[in-house]
Amino acid sequence: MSKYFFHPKSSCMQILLVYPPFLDERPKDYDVKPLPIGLYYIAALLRERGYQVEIINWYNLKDLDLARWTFSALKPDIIGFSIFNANRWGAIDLARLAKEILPETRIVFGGVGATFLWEHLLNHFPEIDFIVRGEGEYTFLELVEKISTNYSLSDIKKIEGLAFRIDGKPHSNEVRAFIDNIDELPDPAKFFSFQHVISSRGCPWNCIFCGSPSFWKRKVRFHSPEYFVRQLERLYRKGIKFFYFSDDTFTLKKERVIKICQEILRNNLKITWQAISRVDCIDEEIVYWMRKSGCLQISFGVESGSEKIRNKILKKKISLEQIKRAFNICRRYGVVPRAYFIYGCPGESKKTIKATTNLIKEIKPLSLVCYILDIYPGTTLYEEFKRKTGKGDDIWLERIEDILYYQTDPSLSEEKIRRFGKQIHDTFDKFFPKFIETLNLIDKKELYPFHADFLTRLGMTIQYGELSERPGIPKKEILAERLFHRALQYYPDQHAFLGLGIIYQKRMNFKDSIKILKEGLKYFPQSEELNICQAVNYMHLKEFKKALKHLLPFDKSPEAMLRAAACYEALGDFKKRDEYLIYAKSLQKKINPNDIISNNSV
Ligand code: B12
Ligand code: SF4
Repeated sequence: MSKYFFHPKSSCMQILLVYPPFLDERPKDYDVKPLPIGLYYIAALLRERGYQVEIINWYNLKDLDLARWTFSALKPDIIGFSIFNANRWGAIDLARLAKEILPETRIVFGGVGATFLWEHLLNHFPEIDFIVRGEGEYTFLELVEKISTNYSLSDIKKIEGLAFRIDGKPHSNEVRAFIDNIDELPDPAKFFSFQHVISSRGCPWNCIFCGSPSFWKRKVRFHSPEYFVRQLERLYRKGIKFFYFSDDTFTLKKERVIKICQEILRNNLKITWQAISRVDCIDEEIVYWMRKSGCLQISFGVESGSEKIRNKILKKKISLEQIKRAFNICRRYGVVPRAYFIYGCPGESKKTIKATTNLIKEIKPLSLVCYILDIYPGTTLYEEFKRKTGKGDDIWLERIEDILYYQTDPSLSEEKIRRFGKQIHDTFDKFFPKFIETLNLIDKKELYPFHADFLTRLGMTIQYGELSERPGIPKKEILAERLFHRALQYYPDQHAFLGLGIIYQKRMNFKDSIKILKEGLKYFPQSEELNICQAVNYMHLKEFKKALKHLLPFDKSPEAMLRAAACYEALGDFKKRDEYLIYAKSLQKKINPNDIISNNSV
């Protein structure tokens, strides 16, 4: 072997970080679209150390020519791929392509999907030069530093957390200890904009389907509330108003969570957010502060209604009492409790699914997400699977995203699983109106505006959001209407007025629509949405002059201006119509003329 393990690179390194495409198309991509948070942390550290780093989100890349063109144009010295199990083939294909075009470029894989399959990946894919195992910031930084200088094999062997090949055989260096104080990491918000944020790393529990315990070794490290809220503030100043707090269990430490919430309020950040928690890590005081500082939703892994599946098999370690209590608190404080269920588990049967549907009826979640149990490398479930089947990591040579547990269990068929899934969803849909009608919000005066906001948002979600797409939920419009009315009993809420105004308008009940919008306009005279909706009512009634009064003040709104043009046309003033048409079109915003006509055409 030559003295140098690899030839040195220039000091002005070009580094490209890529989030590679997933194998399968998804009907909705919101789950896979966001860049892994860790990539931002890695890029921030490198940028702070003076390296040129770009991140590319190719989660849905279909056209390899785009990648070919990008690699040729940027000529990166190092390409780092962030790997989940489901996008590892996307990364392998891109790595192959990159090596074809730029044989000198070093290819590095990192992330949860690479960490556990390092040996398998290095064995089979010569295009991968290095794998960063576990927490990646310093391992990758040291690697980049070495690549930019003359370095030998012994240099590389000193980088903890790194795996690579020696004489064609996979080799892994010593494991790297976790970063003690994660606040020492440069804040990625100084360099990037993003909505998924994380205030801690790790989780102390040990659920058998989850990669977190072996990745983060059940050790939890926290950002200080100051670091975290400063990050939120930086992002807020860049215009981001809604956040996903993506910690495994955001509410792990009560005092800290309350401090974060108080800091959000003290810094006057007008944000909304949602978080992930556990039913045994929540109480009224925490939820109170979360709600006051903008929390709209808390997700809880409930997993199964069957005690045996939940605690004995999946090792979730939460009791029925804790589940009921957590959902009840959220419902009382006006925070959407979202339930995550997993089905297709070992021992799943008609009976266990019945237990799940019964639990749903009991805890009355306001949002539901169900997954079929999946087997990921790094989980206890995967180790069991390998032991039982005698299979090894090379099963991943198949071009598949993942393995679903039921595919490995002869007592479960696809048909059964489909039926189980349908039963769970149908139960939620059928009983959802009851879940809404039984809401009994806590009577605390200072929460009234929050209650109004909560009820209005629910109404909007039913009418236009996520829930509107569930045909199984009966009488959506009536539900939404009731919610808007209830909201207004607590506090005047602009969107509750608007929601009602639109519902009546759709029913051609212009009289009631005008009445409720008039009421709303008393509180929110400047509201563009309320004024435009009111104008549409008058246009329907052919009272164009009245409509114009609501439209003309909004001369920055193409929508208002186009409607004004329509009013002038109806009034026979074609000169003004043309003026307004031209003006509306000159307004920057792109607007689809069909949207303007839609239901509200005159
Ligand atoms: C929050 C979260 C989400 C959020 C937000 C994700 C986001 N933007 O990061 C949402 C809900 C969108 C989500 C979606 C999915 N998730 Co998720 N998610 C998590 C969760 C709870 C935390 C992830 C996190 O932020 N960790 C903290 C940051 C700092 O770590 P990190 O991003 O992994 O990065 C570090 C290292 O991995 C490494 N690294 C990462 N990339 C790279 C690249 C290079 C070049 C290098 C050197 C190093 C490196 O260094 C980073 C810094 O230390 C984890 C569980 C867990 N605790 O890990 C599951 C988890 C990662 N998710 C998982 C899955 C399966 C998914 C989905 C594929 C599910 C789906 N529906 O298809 C999608 C994937 C898309 C995506 N973009 O994440 C699995 C992954 C299992 C696997 N082996 O594939 C996990 C482990 C949970 C589980 N079930 O076990 N997820
Ligand atoms: S599922 Fe949640 S509680 Fe269980 S180990 Fe993973 S992150 Fe922790």
